[in-house]
Amino acid sequence: MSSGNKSDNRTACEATAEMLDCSGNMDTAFQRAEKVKPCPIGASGACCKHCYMGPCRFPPKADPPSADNSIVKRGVCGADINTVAARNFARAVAAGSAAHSDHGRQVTQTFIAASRKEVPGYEIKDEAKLRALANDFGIKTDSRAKDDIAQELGVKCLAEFSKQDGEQTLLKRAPQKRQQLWKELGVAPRGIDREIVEMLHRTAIGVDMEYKNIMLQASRCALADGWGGSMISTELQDIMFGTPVPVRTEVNLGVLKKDEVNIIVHGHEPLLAEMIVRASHDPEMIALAKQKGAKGINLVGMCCSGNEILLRHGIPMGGNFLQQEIAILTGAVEAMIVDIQCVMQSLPSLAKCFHTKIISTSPKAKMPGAEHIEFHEHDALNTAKRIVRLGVENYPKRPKNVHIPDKKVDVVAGFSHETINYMLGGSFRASYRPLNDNIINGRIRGVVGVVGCNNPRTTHDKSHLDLVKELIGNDILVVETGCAAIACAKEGLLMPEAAKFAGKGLAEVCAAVGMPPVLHCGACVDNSRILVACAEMVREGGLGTDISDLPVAGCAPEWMSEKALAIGQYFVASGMLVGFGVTWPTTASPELSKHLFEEYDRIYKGRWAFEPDAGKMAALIIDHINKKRQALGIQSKKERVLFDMEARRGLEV
Ligand code: SF4
Ligand code: MSK
Repeated sequence: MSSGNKSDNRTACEATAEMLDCSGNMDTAFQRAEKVKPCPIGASGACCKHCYMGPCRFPPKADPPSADNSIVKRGVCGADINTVAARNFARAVAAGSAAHSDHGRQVTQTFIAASRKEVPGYEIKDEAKLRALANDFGIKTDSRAKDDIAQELGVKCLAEFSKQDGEQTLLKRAPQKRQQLWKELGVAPRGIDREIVEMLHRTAIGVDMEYKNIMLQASRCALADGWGGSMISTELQDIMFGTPVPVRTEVNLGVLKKDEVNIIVHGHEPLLAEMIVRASHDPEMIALAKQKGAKGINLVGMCCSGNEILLRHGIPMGGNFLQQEIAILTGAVEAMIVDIQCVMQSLPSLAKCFHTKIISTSPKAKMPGAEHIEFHEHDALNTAKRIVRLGVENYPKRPKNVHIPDKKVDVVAGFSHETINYMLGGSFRASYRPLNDNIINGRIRGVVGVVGCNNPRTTHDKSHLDLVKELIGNDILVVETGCAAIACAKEGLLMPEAAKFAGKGLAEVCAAVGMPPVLHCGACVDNSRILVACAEMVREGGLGTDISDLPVAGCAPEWMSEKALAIGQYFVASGMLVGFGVTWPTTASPELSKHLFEEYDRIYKGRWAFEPDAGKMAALIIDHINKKRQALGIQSKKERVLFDMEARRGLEV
């Protein structure tokens, strides 16, 4: 089924378009994006607010020239545009790193408490992964009980946040050559918190004024996130909640049910979401739902909380970032439970037009108008039941005339690094060898991580779909996380059947293994899985000696969050080409932009690229992958398959 309403320039998702069409003037991000235009000065990186002699703005020269057409060359403190743009960019990287890493810290603290049996409901589920990670941290595992190992491991992981000297332990998962480069550049990160604090310090007024030096710390900070905070988060979540394996479920607003209590979990930390899953299965809660006239409780995910429970429990997914408000417009949601990150402040006022309860749960993230039920891991299941009960008791207040779009699509998700390993190599010889061999023999041209958000400044989901279709059509295996994965899931691209839309080589591999051409690897923090997969491809051999030798790339065609910049920066500093769409935050500084787009290639053998057109982005990535293949001496004669509108229509699922 196609989910694209091709005449709607707001969204390529038919369920979203249907709701927007019938919702009149309801206040959503789609409407607000019309009213609130981005400030062109801020968008280009040319506005500095880092002290109170400013804000200082560096407007571009007027064209045609006006009476006062002088260009502002320096802020009051003397900072030039390169410094200002670099400071803005670097602070965004610090904020994004902080978001992922604070999530990671919360997970680590819960992990330690779980190992001490202080948090009922949390436990060590994946013992093999526990022992493997303990090994990475130099912890003895022989004949030790799992909780004993976990306790030592948790304490060591927590110390990674506050480490003042030395390096992040998991950096050693990267190829030797990359580790050496980081050392030479002075960007191997120490403690995660330390790098974020230093980034904020160095971008304050009167500190670091050399844009290249500022950007070195931005790399160090981002690497602390990717190979530190995010990676720790993913690893410990897998150990506590289980490493994802392929699971089949459904996605899009049609997963909401007319005759059941609909509860949506939205945000990022699985600590809460996991307990809500349990509470929603609780016989007492189900009995209460029936008593209230519902057939049961229908738990639905949204954004990355949704990704976490989709991957581990097959919980259906309501939608991605721009659908959080749209779900409420259905009138069929009894409660939306939120924790941290990517939650819109407009939810409570929108919910007032319906019966929906918005329940905030994190002491770090309160919302005016929401009901706050604080979630603490020490009493997790009881709090989760209290929250679910609120939703169930709200069911009788649901209006009669709900509108649930009849649109949902099957999805197979759960491709952790370990799963890819087993899937391709078989459980007795789990290895990346078959993947590497298929890249070398040309069946798979390369691998691209398509990740990131939605952004109402561009047509919702469209760039994700156009780009991914063209990549798989050109034999490029796509791995996805976050809202990008949900966009493609809604189009049916995360099903093995979608292999028929892949190029001949990739389709053969998909058919042989029974996998989709687009693999869902998890939530935002799970981009660390892609780093590990790249490092494993290098270790397996035949594709060079560093991540920068691999025919791979990263891309966030609809990004909007500071977290995306942190992710992009750690992928670039790890040796990859990373393409962003929509907007680029350093255009005011051609020198800084040149540094990121060109000079980085020499420094990191990876670089940023900005291209808002999905077709041109695909061409850029395919060209990059072809060059990498050529350098490796494995270039086959394949030319890029061009996708015009007719070809794209032919790809509709
Ligand atoms: Fe202006 Fe400098 Fe202050 Fe920034 S730090 S607001 S450029 S005076
Ligand atoms: S939720 S960071 S909108 S991917 Fe992780 Fe989606 Fe971007 Fe939030």
